[in-house]
Parts: sequence; C-alpha cells; structure tokens
Amino acid sequence: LWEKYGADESDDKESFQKSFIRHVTTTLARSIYNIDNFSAYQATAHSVRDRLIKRWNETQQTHTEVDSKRVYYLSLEFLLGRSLDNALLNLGLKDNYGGGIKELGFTMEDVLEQEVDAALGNGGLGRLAACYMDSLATMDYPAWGYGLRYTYGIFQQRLKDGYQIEFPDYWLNFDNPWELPRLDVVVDVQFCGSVNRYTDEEGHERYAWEGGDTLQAIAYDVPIPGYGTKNCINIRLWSSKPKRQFDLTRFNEGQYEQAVYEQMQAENITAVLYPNDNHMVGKELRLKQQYFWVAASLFDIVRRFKKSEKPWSNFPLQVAIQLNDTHPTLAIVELQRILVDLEGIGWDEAWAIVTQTFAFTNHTILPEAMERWPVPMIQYLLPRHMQIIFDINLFFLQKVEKAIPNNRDLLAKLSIIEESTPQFVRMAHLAIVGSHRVNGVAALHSELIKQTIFKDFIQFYGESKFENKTNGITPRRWLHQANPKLSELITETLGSKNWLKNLDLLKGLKSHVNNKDFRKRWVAAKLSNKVRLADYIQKATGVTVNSNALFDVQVKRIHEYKRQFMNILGVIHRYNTLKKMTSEERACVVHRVVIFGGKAAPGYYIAKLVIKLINSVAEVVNNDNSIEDSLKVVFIPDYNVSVAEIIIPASDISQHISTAGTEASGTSNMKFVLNGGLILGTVDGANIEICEEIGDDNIFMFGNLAHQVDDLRHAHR
Ligand code: 26M
Repeated sequence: LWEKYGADESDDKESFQKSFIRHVTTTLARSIYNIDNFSAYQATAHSVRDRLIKRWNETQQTHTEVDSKRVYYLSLEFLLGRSLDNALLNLGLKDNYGGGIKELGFTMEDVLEQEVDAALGNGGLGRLAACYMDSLATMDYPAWGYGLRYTYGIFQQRLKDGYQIEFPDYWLNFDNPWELPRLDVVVDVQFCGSVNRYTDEEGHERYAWEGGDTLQAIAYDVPIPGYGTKNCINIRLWSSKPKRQFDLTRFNEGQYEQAVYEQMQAENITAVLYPNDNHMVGKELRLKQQYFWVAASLFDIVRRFKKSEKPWSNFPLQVAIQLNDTHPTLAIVELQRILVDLEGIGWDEAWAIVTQTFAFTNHTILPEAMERWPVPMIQYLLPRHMQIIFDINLFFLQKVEKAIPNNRDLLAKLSIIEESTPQFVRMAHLAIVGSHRVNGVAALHSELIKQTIFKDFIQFYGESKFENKTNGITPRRWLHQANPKLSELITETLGSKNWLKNLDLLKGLKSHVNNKDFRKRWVAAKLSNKVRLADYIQKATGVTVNSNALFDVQVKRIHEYKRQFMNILGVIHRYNTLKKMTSEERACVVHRVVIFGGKAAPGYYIAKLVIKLINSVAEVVNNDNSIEDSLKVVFIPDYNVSVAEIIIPASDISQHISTAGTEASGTSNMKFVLNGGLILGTVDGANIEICEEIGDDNIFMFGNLAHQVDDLRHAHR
C-alpha cells in the first residue's frame, strides 16, 4: 500500500498544480476563483510541505533503523529566514513549480515575497546555527537542532524621525506551514522546589529534587531539507504550556484570576527572544528559558538513546552535543543529574559520560557578553542543579590542586564560582570543565581565547582541548538562492552544479577570468542585483539611488565594537571633501551609495544614537544638490535574512571594520566575498583567513593588529 499510494506526491508540474488546487480548496477553504498572492504562497508552501514531510519521515525512519551516532546542536537561536525558495531549490522543485505557478496566473517572485521570516535569532550566532543545519542536512548527517519556539522573534525595526523604534514580530499570526506541531511529544519541566537526601536500597546516599512547579514543553518540528539528497533533518523547537489547562480546584474556589495568571506565567517562558547581541542581560526569565529548553531537549535525547537499550557507557558513542555558546551550559548539569539522581550511576562514571558527550563553541571574548548567573537565583529556580555545580567545581578544583599544588590564585581564577557578594556562576568555566573540546570560530579568535579569557585553563588542560573551527556559511542560500544569475553563470562555466556541495571547485573559475563573455555576464549579474537593490531602497526609504554608482555596504547589528560610527565619520569627511570640489573635479570621482542596515538592542543607548546620526547625515547629504548625486547615504530599515539576500549580491564593497581582536569571526564577510564583492576590513576575525584565500590584492585591509590594540588603548589615555 505504501508503494502504491506513497508515490502519489510526485515532483512534476502537473502534480504540483493538482496539490496547489487541492490545498486552496481544502487546506485554505477558499474558492479557486478568489486566490490572492498570499493564498498562492500558502498553497504552494503546503504542497512543498507535503513533499518535505515525506522525506522527513523516510529520513527519521532510516536514522532509527541504522541507529548511528547523532549530533545535536543546542542553540537558543535559529535565524532561518524564509523557507519556501530554499526548499524548492534544495528539493530540486524550483523549475517545475515555477512553470506550474506561472500557468496558474502568478509569478514565483510575488509568491515567495509573501512569506514572513522565521527570525528566531539576533545575528551571527543564530544565522550560523541555520547555515550549519543546512550543511548537516546536505552532507547526510543524522543531526538534530534543539531550540525554543518563540512566539515573538527579533523585533521589527522601524524608523521615526531617524530614530529606531521597535515593533513586536507577529510571525505566527498566520499559520506557519514550516512547522509540524507534535502535540504528542510533551516533556514535563520542573522549577523551584527542594532537595531531599535519602538512602537507597543498596545503602547509597541519593538526592531527590521534589516539589515546585511543573510546566510542559511541547515539540514543534521544523524540517530542514538537504541539497541534492533525500536527507531531511529536524530542528525541534519547544513551546511552553501550563501543565493543567485549568486548575479546577482554584477555579471552583473562585480563584479564576490566579489560575489564568499562572497559565500566563507558563506561556511567558517561550514568549519572546531576548534581543541582545553580544551582551548579557541577567534576567530571571532568560535563565528559565535556558533551563526549560535544556531540560526538554535532554529528556528527548536520553529517551531516544534508551530506546536502543545500549549500556550507558555507550552514550558518548551514540550522542554528540554541541553547545552554541554558553546559553545551553545547564545541559551539562542536567545530564549529570539524570545519570546520578535518576539512573543511579556513580558520580565519576557519570561525569566521564558527560564530558565525552559535550563540546562547547565560544563566540566572543567581549567581557560584557560573558554569562554569569547569581548563585541565589539558580539556588531558587534549580536547587539540585546548584548543588551539582558546587560539586563539579569542588572535584575540578581538587584535580587542579593535585596537578598544580599550592596555587590559590590559580584556583580562584579557574573556579566556576566567582567569589563576589552574591556569588556568581561563570557559565564559560562550567562549559569548559564539562566539555571534551572547546572551539573558537576563526583562527585569530581561537588563538585569542587561549591568550586571554581562557588563558588560565591552558595551565591545567594544556592547549589540545582548545581548537579552531572557522565558521562557514551555506552557499546554497547565500549564492545559489540569493544570486541566481551568478549561480547560473558559475554552473555553466564549470559545467556542473557540483560546486554547490564542494566550494573548492570554484577555483575552476580562475581559468576564465580573461574570458570576455564570462566577464560580461559577471558584470551583468552584479548590475541586475544592484538594480534589484536600488528598487528595494526606493520602496523602503524613498531615496532614489543610481545603480551605476559604487555600492558601499555595512550591514550587521549596530555595536560600538563594529564601528558603524567610524564609517559614518568617514562619510561626513567624504561629503565635506566633495563639497569643496569643483564640478570638474567631482566628475572624476566615482559616485557612491553608502548603505547601512542593522538593529540596535532596544536598551543600547549609544547604538541607537548611531542610527539617528546615520539618518541625520543621510538627510543632509541626500538633499544637497551641490554635490550632484556623487554621494548618497541610506539606512535600510529592518535588516533581516530576507533583506540580506537582496543586499549582499548587490555589494561592490562591504565594510567589516571591527577593532582588531573584537569580532570573533564575522560570517557576512564570507557571504559578500562569495558574491564577488570586495571587502574593506580590519585584520580581525575571519577577514584574515579570507585574505589568505583570495590574496591581498582582492581585499582592502587596514588598521592595527589585535596585539597592538591594548597598548594603543593605554598609550592614548
Ligand atoms: C546572552 C545573554 C542574554 C541575552 C542574549 C545573549 C546573547 C545572544 C546572542 C549573547 C550573544 C549572542 O550572539 C553573539 C553573536 O552573534 N556572536 C557572533 O557569532 C558569530 C558566529 O560565530 C561570529 O561570526 C561573530 O563574530 C560573533 O559576534
């Protein structure tokens, strides 16, 4: 029966049109004589979803049968953006569906534009998670992502009088075809309560975490299709719900308000993504988010492991858990608790399993971004976890003392506990101690963590625990999808699409650099991307820009260390210089459009003021006829993944100008270069490795080196 009916959803044009019409009439309950672009999007999305689910089911079934080691990526952020175009391309449906939708009276561009971004992330760290999921799927890994299903993603940015104002991101207001609610996959998560000591039947001292409040985590699965493979992996996002919909006792006692209030409190946990990027906020709700997510995810992972009935010692052979920054560090403590308290495994054996399972990625050395949580807060929310953290720390420091005796100073520096009033838990220290590997995200950054923030750990662990994994991006979204003209040129020139799975093959373009036709098409692709961006700028800002001008771009979160302020000072200088020129002199200057975009954290006063400054400068420059359009400045509002897909392919020069040593890697630098843009950058993050790859005549690097910065800071005080 499976073979007979399973083949029903084929990938040809007619099958798509059939399913499109079926979804319009049944799923959407609309008349086929009354379909707008949004309904066309929904029907197309549901048609793709059906095919995705098929692959997803087959993948999960295969992974269950094979039962190979799974890799789990724990990330509080997945900045996925739109899914339809990506799914069409990865599944190889784009051409048939494009033809099919046209015959139905729509254009694919209009339909794709209807989709709202899944914006469950702030910036680099969240987009990295999304890119890695695409690559894991494409490379046929049995991988899972675990995160939170925020009701509100990153805020929408609008501008009023040049100032940023924030609006809630109502991304779930219309149905979301890209998630599969798993209302049957429910995990209880406990908070507060107390710890009781008891002796078990074998006479061992055991601890039980009892009482407190219990909430429920409900799974929503987001299928991630690989490119050119049937592999379709899963991101499982948890949503919080109260354990009982109605507290009947309270209800009957007339405490209706109290019952509803508690329901709201439970749903609050996954209500909103914290909009801070590279900055820690010590809010209790954020810590609750972290534990809620970690507890549900680990329960799920352990349940899957237990199904295969292998001994616990096999756990690290079956399970690898990658921690995306310190946000999921409580997972280390939670697994130790499961093994010791619930499974009755001895501390040392359990701890060996834990440390073999986890690996930790650090994304920043900025001190203000380091996560520290007050001990009393953890003690209140997670009393048993706080005990376990103290024990982990005690045993760790004992080992340090044994290896490097009589060094109290070292013990204080390495301690997981910061001995202030109140005490704090240093999450990075806990993550290092509980993992077998720690990595930085670019060569320079991985060196710097060894020399600065984690320096003291090298004394104890040596260097080998710390390694480099330079970030990457998916070329499927950031070139093939965002820049179809250039992608087509590359494919035709290389004679195959293999480069989409093996980027090294792009080297094959080298022998064509002097080919006239190739160069003509290269320039034509860039120009058409610039026209597309100019249209977008017109629509979004009302400013008219010339597509033949040089496009000079800086798009990223607004942050002092990223130095948008320096860029805009440069623009002011450029404007003043142009103003002093004669018309003839100006005629020799390349016309330039300086493009800014990015969100400021709502509470980051200086970053918000930088946005206002950029808009004020734009106001002056764009309305000064005397410089004859030689310079334009625009701030594109609400920079997000979809806007990035328009901006990046259209860039001539992009700026990555962080103070040396501060930008751990950067990932948009890679996206711009992949689209044939030049970089103006500092000797920082992955800029350095990009420079080594493309040669220093293809990149403009400037400024001091990381090791000089500290001296300079002090010299100029
Ligand atoms: C922490 C606590 C409370 C609330 C929010 C946070 C938080 C959220 C996001 C902290 C940091 C967050 O992201 C940091 C980030 O995006 N870092 C960037 O990671 C990229 C991927 O590795 C790098 O390329 C960038 O250089 C780095 O800045």
